[in-house]
Amino acid sequence: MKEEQRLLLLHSSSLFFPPQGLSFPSKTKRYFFSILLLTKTINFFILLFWFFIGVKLSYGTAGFRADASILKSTVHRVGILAALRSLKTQSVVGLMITASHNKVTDNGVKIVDPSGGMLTQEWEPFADQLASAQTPEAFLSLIIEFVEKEKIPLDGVQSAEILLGRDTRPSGESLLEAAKQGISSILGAIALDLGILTTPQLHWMVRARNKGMKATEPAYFEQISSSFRCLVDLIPNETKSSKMDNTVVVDGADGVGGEKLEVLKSMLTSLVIEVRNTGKGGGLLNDGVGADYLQKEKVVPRGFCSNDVGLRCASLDGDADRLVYFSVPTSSSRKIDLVDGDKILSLFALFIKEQLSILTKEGTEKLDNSYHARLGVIQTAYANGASTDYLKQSGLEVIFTPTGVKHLHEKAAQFDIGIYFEANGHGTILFSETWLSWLEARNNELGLASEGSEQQKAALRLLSVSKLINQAVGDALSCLLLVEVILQHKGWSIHKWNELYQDLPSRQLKVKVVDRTAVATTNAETVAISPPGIQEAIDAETAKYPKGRCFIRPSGTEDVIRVYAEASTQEAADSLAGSVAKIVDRFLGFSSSQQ
Ligand code: 16G
Ligand code: MG
Repeated sequence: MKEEQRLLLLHSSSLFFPPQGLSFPSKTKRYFFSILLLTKTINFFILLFWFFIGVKLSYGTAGFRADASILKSTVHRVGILAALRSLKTQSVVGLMITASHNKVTDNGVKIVDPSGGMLTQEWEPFADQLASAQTPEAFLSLIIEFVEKEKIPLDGVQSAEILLGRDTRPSGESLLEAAKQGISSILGAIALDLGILTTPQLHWMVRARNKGMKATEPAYFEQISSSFRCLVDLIPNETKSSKMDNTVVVDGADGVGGEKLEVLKSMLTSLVIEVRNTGKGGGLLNDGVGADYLQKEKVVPRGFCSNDVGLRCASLDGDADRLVYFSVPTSSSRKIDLVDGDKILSLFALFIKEQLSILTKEGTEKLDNSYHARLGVIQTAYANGASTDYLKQSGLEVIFTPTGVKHLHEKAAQFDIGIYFEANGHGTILFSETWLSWLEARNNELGLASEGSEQQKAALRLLSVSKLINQAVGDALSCLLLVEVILQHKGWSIHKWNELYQDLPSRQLKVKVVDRTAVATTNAETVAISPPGIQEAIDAETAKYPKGRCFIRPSGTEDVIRVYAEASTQEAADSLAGSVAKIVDRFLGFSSSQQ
C-alpha cells in the first residue's frame, strides 16, 4: 500500500475514533469516559470494551443497525469497505443508510453488491472485524491484511464508484457524510450521493449502472410504470369490463415509500392510489404504522379508521422493501384482516404458472415449445404452513432457506423463474437471463406466426412482469403494482384473494437471553442443534398440539431469540409459543419473555 494511502486511511479513521458504540451518546457517558482517560492504572481498552459491552455490532441479516447516535464510526468504516468492494469487483457498488422498519432513532448501513443484491456473504466477517477494530492502527492493519489477501488494487490507479442513498431518518444526512469521508479516504474512490431513495431503488440503480443502463430515479419510475401499463393493456376483455374497484389505499409508514409513491401514481393508468402517512403530515416513522407493525400487531394503523371498512389497503415499511395488504373487516374492532407476504407470493405464483401454461400449450405448429421453464417458490420457516400446503397442492416446487433476503434471493436465482417471499412482505420474482432470452425469441416467433394470440399475450405478460418487478431485491412499489394488475386481470377483490387459503393460527414471541449466539440451527432454521437437548424439549412440547409446528432462532437484528409456533387454534398456538419460550428461558435465559 502506498504511503499516501496509508496516511490517508490512518488520518481518516482517527477522526472517527473511538469506534462504534464509543461515540458517547450521553453526557454521563462522556463524563465517565473522562474518568477512564485519567485512570492510568487500568488497561484503557479493556475498560472501554467493558463499558460498551452489548453494543458490539455485527453485519447481521441486513447490514449494521443500532441507535443512530453510535453509528458514525461504523458508517465511516462501511464507506471504506464499499470502496474496497468497488475496487475488488471493478464495478459500481451501493451504500444505503437505513434502519428499515426500526424506530426512527435507529439507523443502519448496508452495502449493495454490483449485481444489485446484498454484499457477498464472504465479506461479512471482514465487515464485522472492521467495525470492531479498537484503534486506528488496528484498523489499518486489518485493511492491509485484507487488501493483500483479496488482491485488491489499492494503488490509486484504479477507480471506485459508490452510489449513496438514504431513507428519511433525520440522522441520515450526517451518517451519509461519515460514509463519504470513509470513501474519500480510499485513493481513486468517488461517492455519488443520490439523496433520499427507497432501499430497492438504490439496489435497482446499482444493478442498472453495472449493466450499462440508465440508473436514475426517472428511469426507474419509467420502467416500472410503463411495464405496468403494458400489463393493464393485456387484461382480458371479460375482466376489464367487470366492476372492480380500482382504488388502493396505501399506508406509507411515514417514510420514504409514501413520497415516492406520490410520484409514481401520477404515471399510471387504470389505478387510483391514495397514500396516507406520507411522512409529510408530521407523523413519526414506523410509529403505529408500516408493514412490520401490521404484520406483528394485526391492528388498524394510524391514519385508518372505521370508514375504511372493506377497502383494499396496503402498507409499506420504512424503506419500502416490504409490502403487506390488509382490510378492515368491521368498524367495531381495531383488528385487520392481514394479507401477508405468503399470500402475495401465492398470487404471483398462480399468475406466473397460469401464463406459463398458456405460453407452452400445444397446438402452435413449428414453434419451439420445448423450453419448459423451471419455476421455483422459495419460503422461510416463518411461512404459514397453510401457504406451503396450498402452493404444493397447486403443483409448485417449494424450497426453504434460512431467514434473510440474501438466502432467499440466492436460491431463487437458481431457477428459470424463482419467486421468493418472506411472510413479512419482502420478496420478488427473479427471471434467469437464459430464460428471458428464450422468451424474447419466442415472443418474436409468436408475433410472426400468431400475432395477438393468447400465447403471444402470455409471452408479453411475462416479459412485462420481468421489467416491472425489481430483479435486484424485494421492492414494495413494484410488488404493489404487480398485485394490483393481477387482481384486475383476475377480477378479484382483496377478499377473494385472501380466501385462497386460510392461515393456520400462529404466534411469535421473543426471549431475552444471556447469549443468543448459543443457539445454532440447521435445516433452514427449523432444528436447533445447540444448546444440546433443547430441540428434544421443543419436539416433546410440539407433539402435544394438533398441527403443532414450532422453531426457535437467534434474531439477526435484535439481541433476542425468536420463537415461532403454529397450531390448529389461536389458543393452542399461543400456548405452544409460551411453553417453548419458557424452554428457551430455562436453557439460556434470564427468565423474561415478551412479545
Ligand atoms: C432483515 C432482513 C429480513 C429478515 C429480517 C429478520 C433483509 C433485507 N432484511 O430485516 O429479510 O426477515 O431481518 O429479522 O435481509 P430477525 O433476524 O431479527 O428475525
Ligand atoms: Mg425494510
